Amino acid sequence: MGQDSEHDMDDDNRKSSQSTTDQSKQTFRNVCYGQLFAVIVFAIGLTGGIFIGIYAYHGGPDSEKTIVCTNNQNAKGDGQTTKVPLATSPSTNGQGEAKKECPFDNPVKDTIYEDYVYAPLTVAEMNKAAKFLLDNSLISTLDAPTELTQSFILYQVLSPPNKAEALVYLDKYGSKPKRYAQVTVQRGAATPPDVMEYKVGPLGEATMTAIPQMKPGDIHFNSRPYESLEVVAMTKILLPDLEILKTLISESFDGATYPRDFYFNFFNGPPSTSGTERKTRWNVILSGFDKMEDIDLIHMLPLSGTVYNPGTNTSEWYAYDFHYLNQGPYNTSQDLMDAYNNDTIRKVKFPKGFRNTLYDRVFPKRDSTQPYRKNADKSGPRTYYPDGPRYEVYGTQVKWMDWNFEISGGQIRGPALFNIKFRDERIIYEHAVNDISLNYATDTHAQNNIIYADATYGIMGGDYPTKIMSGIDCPEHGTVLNTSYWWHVTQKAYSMESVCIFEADGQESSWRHVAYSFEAGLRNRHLVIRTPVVIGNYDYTFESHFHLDGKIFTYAKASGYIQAAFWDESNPHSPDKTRDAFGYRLSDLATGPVHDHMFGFKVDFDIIDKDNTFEIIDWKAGPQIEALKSQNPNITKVPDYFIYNETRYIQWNKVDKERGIKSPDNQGFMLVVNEREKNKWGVERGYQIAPLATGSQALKTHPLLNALSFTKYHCVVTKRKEEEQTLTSIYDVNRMDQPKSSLDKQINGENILNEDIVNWITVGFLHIPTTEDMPMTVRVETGFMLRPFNFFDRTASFDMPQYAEKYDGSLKESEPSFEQCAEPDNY
Ligand SMILES: *[C@@H]1O[C@H](CO)[C@@H](O)[C@H](O)[C@H]1NC(C)=O
Ligand SMILES: *[C@@H]1O[C@H](CO)[C@@H](O)[C@H](O)[C@H]1NC(C)=O
Ligand SMILES: *[C@@H]1O[C@H](CO)[C@@H](O)[C@H](O)[C@H]1NC(C)=O
Ligand SMILES: *[C@@H]1O[C@H](CO)[C@@H](O)[C@H](O)[C@H]1NC(C)=O
Ligand SMILES: *[C@@H]1O[C@H](CO)[C@@H](O)[C@H](O)[C@H]1NC(C)=O
Ligand SMILES: *[C@@H]1O[C@H](CO)[C@@H](O)[C@H](O)[C@H]1NC(C)=O
Ligand SMILES: [Cu+2]
Repeated sequence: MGQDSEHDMDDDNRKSSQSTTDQSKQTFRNVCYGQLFAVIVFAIGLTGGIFIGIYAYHGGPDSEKTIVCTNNQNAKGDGQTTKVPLATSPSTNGQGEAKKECPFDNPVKDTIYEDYVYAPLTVAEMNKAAKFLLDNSLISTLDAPTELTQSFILYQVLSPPNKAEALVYLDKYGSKPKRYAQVTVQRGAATPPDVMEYKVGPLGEATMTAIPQMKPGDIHFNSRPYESLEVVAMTKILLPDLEILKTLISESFDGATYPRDFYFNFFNGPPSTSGTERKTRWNVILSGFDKMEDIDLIHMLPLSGTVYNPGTNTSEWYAYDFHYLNQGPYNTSQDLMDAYNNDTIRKVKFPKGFRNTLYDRVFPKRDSTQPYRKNADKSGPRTYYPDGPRYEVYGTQVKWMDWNFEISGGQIRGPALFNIKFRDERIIYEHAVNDISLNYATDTHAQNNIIYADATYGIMGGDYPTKIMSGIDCPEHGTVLNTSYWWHVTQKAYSMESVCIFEADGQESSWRHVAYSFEAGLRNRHLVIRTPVVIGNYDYTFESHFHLDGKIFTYAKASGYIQAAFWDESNPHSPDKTRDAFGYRLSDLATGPVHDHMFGFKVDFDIIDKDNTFEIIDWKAGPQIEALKSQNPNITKVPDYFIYNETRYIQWNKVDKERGIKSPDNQGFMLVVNEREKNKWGVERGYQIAPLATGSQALKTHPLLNALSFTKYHCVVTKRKEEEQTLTSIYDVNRMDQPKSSLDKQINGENILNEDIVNWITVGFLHIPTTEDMPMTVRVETGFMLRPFNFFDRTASFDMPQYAEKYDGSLKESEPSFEQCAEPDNY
């Protein structure tokens, strides 16, 4: 979503304040959760080879544990003391003695990312690229920039190797592709100012080059992503207006003053549709938190306007278009104040004391007015590795149960995987998050018409570092990998905890059967690669699950704070006081605007080799004769054994030209096959692409469809090209009238039979916020499944140790046995 406050951006010292915040958060967590978990472990083995570790509180029947939750950060939140009655400890395993710890071999075998061709850029590499640009005068500073007329780095990501070269290296022991950074430079010092991208490297060598990826001026300065200097400058411009509007603000919003109680939100994008203008809508938001960077976007105040802010000369910028309770536009704050003073406009008056209730409304702590549910004082189920981890991590390469792939990604587009192989056969070359599109509608001046393309803000560490919460995002035994990001505010690179790797116990069957004389099944386990990211108010968690049978599930999950809008009780458009045309009322002064989250992925299948074919299996229904004739046109008579006069049948259509598909349009299976690779029965080996529950783009003519055309489809198949790396350009959302690299432009009639093809997969959800989004959106998810489709000769997972038993005793198979052990305290 890309939200930020001016405080945040203002703070040159953000990282140190960040780490203080983190530390206090850490302390808070340790105090509140740590004690809950710091208990004696009893591992109880259940029969049937099922093993679940259960924690129990160690205490007598009447003992109580006092949990002190202090949040020093927040003066508004009083420290709380909660008494949790303790569960009685369950009967132990008889002896009551502690078991020995389970073995744990660190799965991380190598930590040098630079050795891996797809590894995300490291801090050292970013520093090296940055210094090279400075030494060659391609940027004007490596200190925190203070003027828009400086040239400085916005983003740095890995520039992935040329695929042809990479394949020679991977498959034929050719030379290893060198590592390059793709560096985005905001060039305020250029005439005219613009944005440029450079490919800088090779990063491992003494002699480097910086190859421009576009011509100067190609990217107009006014279509750049939002950045901190303009936020600081716009805030300065608006401060006199806040002074003029002081009485209005104080009387309307329960005595609120700036900067104590509210902050500016400038990112109600885009700044123009032309890309050559720049006008930034702002509004102000009451903060529920003590630190203004901790934005919640719930209590939007009905005071908003626009700053005209093109170019680099801030003396030419001005504020105009003031709105109060949707009344306006007033050309100046004084005009608005005059109207307010002479009582010619509608006013709002927040209840006295409202501001003091904000912390309790938005801070995500346990509702202490509610009693504990029965048994909620007992620790929930947990899983662990009785024989230690079964995966290995070499730098950024992961190996598990014949799966083998490399972790990649960067701060602009988020997480990615490369070179995904199963049993030494390549299935996917690249599997990457590309962009997230959101569009909001509401009946307010400030919050309506908002369009985000999150890659423009940076999906993984654009503004907000990622961080793995142990025990929440990642089991304590999971492996955490760091990735790096460049922060334009300080012009420095930072490392952050981004990727969690663990093997999950599905606690279900992968397959099962119970017969009269036997029973058999496989307990489902899968490897999870999880990356939670924060984009302003929202948190997205991206996951890929690798299964034993060759399936890959990919999920995009959303949580965090919704971007609310002001609920105007007296809105003349809305007689209904519970909802309006754009959403529900969610609290005294907030409504939840309807919006969508559409996630665009790039999936470059290389089934065995790079040249593949896209095929759609159509589900048909009709008379039998039609079905039979589809195979042999000579058939004239339907045999009598077809009872009904309508039947299902299927039809195969290879797609010969680049094309976009909206999934509900046809009841089809989407496949990628290799025409030259057949299974035992002569069938082309392939994978199915199956979207999970997904919404569709409802807009038909909206200008965003030009720039974010990927949202019109669920799957677009195009011929792979080095110069068509992604499904959006990060500048296009800021120049929607003339997008330069929209996905629609990649659909241009090229032959895709037996070619290196890319599938651009879009899934998403429509979000109508309800009271269950308060204070926090509880995980909403979408995704897609990639499923082997005649890829193997038979189910791939039958090589796994499994459970099978003939009742006559003639056959018994089981999973490996293990010794009962306790989950280690520290992994
Ligand atoms: C910035 O704009 C102001 C007002 O138009 C003008 O006086 C000034 O010369 C401009 N500065 C530059 C560096 O162009
Ligand atoms: C609006 O205010 C600007 C100065 O901020 C002024 O130049 C312009 O003429 C005003 N427009 C109207 C319509 O009053
Ligand atoms: C009230 O103020 C507004 C804005 O300055 C002005 O347009 C309007 O004429 C004023 N009305 C009265 C009754 O004074
Ligand atoms: C990973 O990131 C965290 C948070 O910035 C940092 O404390 C830690 O040192 C990093 N670890 C590595 C191996 O870089
Ligand atoms: C259909 O009939 C034609 C003409 O008799 C024949 O050439 C063709 O091979 C037949 N097709 C099939 C599939 O039997
Ligand atoms: C199929 O059978 C039903 C009744 O059994 C009949 O109503 C319908 O018209 C038939 N349709 C066709 C295409 O023959
Ligand atoms: Cu949402």
